[in-house]
Amino acid sequence: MKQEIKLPEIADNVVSGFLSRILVKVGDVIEKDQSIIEIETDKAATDIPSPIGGKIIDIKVHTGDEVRVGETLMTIESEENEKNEKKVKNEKNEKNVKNVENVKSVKSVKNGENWENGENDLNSLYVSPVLHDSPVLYVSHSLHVLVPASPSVRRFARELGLDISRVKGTGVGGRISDDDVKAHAKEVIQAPKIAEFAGYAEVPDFSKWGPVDFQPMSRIRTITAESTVNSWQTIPQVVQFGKADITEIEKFRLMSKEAVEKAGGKLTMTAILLKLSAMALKQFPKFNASVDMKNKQIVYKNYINIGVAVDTEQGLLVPVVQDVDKKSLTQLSVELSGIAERARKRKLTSEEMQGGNFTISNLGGIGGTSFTPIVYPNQVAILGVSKSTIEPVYMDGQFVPRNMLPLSLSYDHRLIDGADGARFLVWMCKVLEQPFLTWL
Ligand code: CAO
Repeated sequence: MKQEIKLPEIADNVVSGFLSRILVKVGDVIEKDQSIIEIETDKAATDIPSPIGGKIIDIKVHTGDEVRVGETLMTIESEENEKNEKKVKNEKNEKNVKNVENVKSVKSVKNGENWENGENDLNSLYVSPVLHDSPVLYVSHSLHVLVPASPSVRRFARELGLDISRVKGTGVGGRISDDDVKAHAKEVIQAPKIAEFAGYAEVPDFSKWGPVDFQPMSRIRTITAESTVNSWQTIPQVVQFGKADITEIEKFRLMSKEAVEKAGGKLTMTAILLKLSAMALKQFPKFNASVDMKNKQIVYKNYINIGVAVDTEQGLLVPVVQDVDKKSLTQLSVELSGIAERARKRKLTSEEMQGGNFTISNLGGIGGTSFTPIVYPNQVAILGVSKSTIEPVYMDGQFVPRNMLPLSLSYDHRLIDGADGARFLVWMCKVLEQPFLTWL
């Protein structure tokens, strides 16, 4: 029997996605639940599994297409009859209910930790909203987070065009009510709008001068482009350069590497900079703030979350390490190794990408002497790190070889003055040279 495979609902308020990869080809014999395409939305990339097994006889979509929910993806010649399918559906529903129960018991969910593993992937966790109207944990595909809300509340959010996973629940265990949805709608309406693009200029026909190829922009590329344009247009940025003598701290790093490895992490300069940046943010609270021009106020944050730029095959991702000031260097190293790996495997949760106050961008593993990073929207500073090298430094009347680390601090001049920027970076350099200064 020939059967058309259509794009299922990906998430609340998501009506389409960008087709980043087709994972099968015409003639392939696939199994039920085998991934057939990869779809990217604003927040994540999701593999779409085939609801049935069989032979692919036709593929109707192409890489780069924007595919809408309900659109036919491909046709499959399947031997499974309707009876079989019904049986499969029932089994799936039972499995989903079990999965939800399992998920409820995962404590880390509340803390926003990633609970993904082979068992509870996006598809196995999805529960049809029509199952029942009692409080139950639903999964938002796009955001990879569990949302405690009844189907009627979800429906209400959907009707208002809101993403339920962004609504803060005030009920027991964070359960979301209609009132929470209304409060969120109010916030959305009142929130300052991101500056609109002035419009994109047409590019010339480059094929006039030679052969060209076209490649659609991936979702991550598009988001990076829009977010950097937003930052460039709205934040007047200044860059302060500095150089830290890390000779002693490098000795400490090499000496302590093994102990950290035993704990499951890699002690690198980025982990050390996370630790020291948290101290700097405490010392200079302006750098841990945001500028709210609409209300003419500065938002000082009493928590220290730091984003780390991670270079992945798909592009730049910036996961956030939470409460950096409360964690040991070993904990930070373990966490950093974990998030960098998950970023590269595209396994980060949406929560892990949010709430950063400051960012570190370390390009030193690749090379280069200096660069000027762009401040992330809603933050006021970013620390750029280039490759450390052994340089002759004039000390006590002679040149001695020292390990020098180039740093660049880009900051938002609306809040931070040049003197503030210089003080921050000089402090960072001093502390990198003599970390025990932080004991004082
Ligand atoms: N100077 C010299 N060597 C450095 C260094 C520096 N500043 N930073 C890292 N290294 C070394 C590490 O010590 C490691 O060496 P070994 O393998 O010999 O131990 C090697 O480079 C690779 O480091 P790493 O990448 O494994 O680890 P990290 O914690 O330093 O960095 C991460 C993690 C995620 C920041 C990094 O992998 C990465 O993705 N960097 C790119 C960030 C980026 O794209 N920024 C641009 C964003 S736009 O502003």
